[in-house]
Formats: sequence, structure tokens, C-alpha cells
Amino acid sequence: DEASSVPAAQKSGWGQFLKSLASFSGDLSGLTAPPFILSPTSLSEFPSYWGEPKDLFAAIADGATPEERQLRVTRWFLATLSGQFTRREKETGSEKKPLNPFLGEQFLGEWDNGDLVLTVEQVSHHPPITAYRLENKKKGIVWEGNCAQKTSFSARQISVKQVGHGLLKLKLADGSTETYLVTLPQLKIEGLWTGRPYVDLTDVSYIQGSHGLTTTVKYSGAGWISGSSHRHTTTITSGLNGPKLYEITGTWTGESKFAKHSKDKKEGEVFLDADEHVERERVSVKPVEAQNEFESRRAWKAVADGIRSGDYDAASTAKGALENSERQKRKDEQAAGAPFQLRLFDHVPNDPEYAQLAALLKFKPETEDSWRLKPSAGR
Ligand code: CLR
Repeated sequence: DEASSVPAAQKSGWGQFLKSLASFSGDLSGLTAPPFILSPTSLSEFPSYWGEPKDLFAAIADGATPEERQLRVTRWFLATLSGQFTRREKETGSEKKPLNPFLGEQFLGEWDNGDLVLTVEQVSHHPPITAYRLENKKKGIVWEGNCAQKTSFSARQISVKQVGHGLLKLKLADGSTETYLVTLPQLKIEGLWTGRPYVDLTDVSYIQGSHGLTTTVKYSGAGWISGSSHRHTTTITSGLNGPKLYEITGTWTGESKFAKHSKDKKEGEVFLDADEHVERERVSVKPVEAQNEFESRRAWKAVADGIRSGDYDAASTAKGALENSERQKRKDEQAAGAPFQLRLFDHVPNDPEYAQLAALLKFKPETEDSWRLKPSAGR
């Protein structure tokens, strides 16, 4: 038996948590988890992972041809994955349960003194949906998307389906715009029984360019053929089932190389070294004192401080207060007949821009809704 990572005093709590999972469907945010598995970070901060490989993001604009740009969007996408899915576990020994953002919660950040700007707003609480926009104005690149999670529990693992999509828009030198639709991988959370949850990816994600090129990233974990986890096989084709231009294989936590039959690239040529050679930088955020009242780290400060210092009673009191006040706000709004208004994003139901690219993927989307930054948001 593997050694358990559950602190002795929380063993029975962890057992109960696992039991409650087994009989649960819906979103995990509602489940009460034992303290050792709580993270002091809100989910509204997670879109910052998209901006961390900031130089690869900026470099998308420097691709001279549609093929070169498709490769660059693919490289940036793959380079974000280790931050999104393995770093928390690496740093703290296990995946943890993030704080569930309240409606209208914001996360505002930047890199390089404002050359790259991130804006996040929680646009729905039930179900939880987060909208975000990452923009490099100088380079003419906007990455705008939304994400929600559908969870199910089976045998020994949690499966998390990411619902949502992102659109990357690139202003070209001739004034035209190129758009890329990016779909998101599915997650498995393993290691539950030993109290050391970690994430691996399954299924596929696509990057569909408006110029017609398609990237397909197939994820595979540790299997009996290959011992290592976090593997992917990525192809770039002309159209979903069209001729193959490039094939790239490797791990999204380490090295990826071009495989045989890659157009103008040599077999074995390194495509990306996600471990060593990608410069990643954490987002910069204003100090809490200078944040507005809806900003994540300010609103959750007492809860996060309690979790960090191990004062779980203080954390849970503060969390209860925040949740009650949110509930009261919704009641008041209802009573006044003035429903909550988003402050930063506009809801775009059945987004035609998204539908057009999704059609190229013969993709049956769970939702076609998008959210766009309001021009008045001042970001
Ligand atoms: C959120 C969107 C990001 C990518 C991402 C990474 C990790 C995911 C997270 C998303 C959603 C919430 C998540 C988390 C891993 C664990 C956590 C699924 C998809 C769940 C809610 C926590 C489960 C609790 C056990 C670990 C006890 O771009």
C-alpha cells in the first residue's frame, strides 16, 4: 500500500469526503473538504496561467505564414499546460481544492509593466463560469475565453470535463484579423485514496485557425506501452481530416519534438522544451490595499490568511461571512427587481464568431455562449 498523505487528525474527514464524492454529481464547489486539502487561491486566478509563457504568447504575432502562426499558437498553448495542471501539485505535494469565486469576483493582473494585461470576472456562480481576457496591445493579440467544469466521479477518480472555449485573435500587418478557436482538455484527478490528488489530461483539444489549419492535441497518461505520464501526440493538418503537415510528440511537462513527415522540419527537431527553456512569469497584481472590493485577493484575504496559517476556524468563519453576504445581495437584488449586472464582461449568447469556427471542427459544443470585455471596463 502507498503511504497516505492525510494528516492523522483528518483521516476520518478525508474518508467521509471520499464517500461523499462517490454519491455526488454536479459541481465540486459545493462539497465540504477537510482543511489539509484546501487551497488559499481562488479559481478566478487560474486564467493567469495563460499569460505566464508571455514571450511565446507575444511571438505568435511574428509568424510570417499561416503555418508558422499555427505552430506558434500551438507552442504557446502546450507551454501553458504544465502551469495549469502540474505545478500546484509539484509545489505543494498535491492538488488542492481552490476557493469558489463569488459572482462578479475579479482578478486583475499584468506582466511587463502593462504590455500584457489580464482581466477576469466570475460571470456565473451556479454553475460557476469564469470569463477572461488576455491582451498584448503592442502585438495585436487578444485571447478571450470562458471556462466551467462538469465533474463526475467513477471508480477511483474524479473526471472533470472543461466546458468552454477560447478565441485567440491576431491583427495582421495588412489590417485583417486571424482567429483561432481553442478547445480545452479533460482532466482526471487521481491519487485520491492516498490523499495526494494530482491531475492528468485525457481526450483531445483542438486549435482551429480561421485560415483552415487544425491542430489536434491527443493526450495520454501513463499506460502499459509508455511508462511516463503527461504525454501528447499533436498533429497539424489542413482541415480536420485533411493532409498532415506536422506531427509533434512528447510530454507537455517536458520536451516535444517533430516526428517524421513534418513538412519543413527535421525529425527530432525540438518544438518545445516546456520544462527548462520556457520563460514563465507569474502575473503581477496590485497589493491588496490598492485593490477594489471585488478583487479576489482582497475579498478572500481573511480566508486565505486562515488557510495559510493553519487557523481553519478563522478561515471557515470568514468564508461563511463572505458566502452569507453574497446570498443576501442576491436576495436584495431579487426583491428590488434589479438582477445582478456584470461589471467587466458582456454576455454574448450563441456567439456567431465561435459557431463559425466550431463548424469547421464538426464540433458539437456544450455551450456557444461567449463573454466579451466591455469597452467601458477600461482595460
Ligand atoms: C480551471 C481552469 C484552468 C485549468 C484548471 C486546472 C485545474 C482544475 C481547475 C481548472 C478547475 C478545478 C479543479 C482543478 C484541479 C482540482 C480542482 C478541477 C480546470 C477541483 C475542483 C478540486 C477537487 C478537490 C479534490 C482535489 C479534493 O484553466
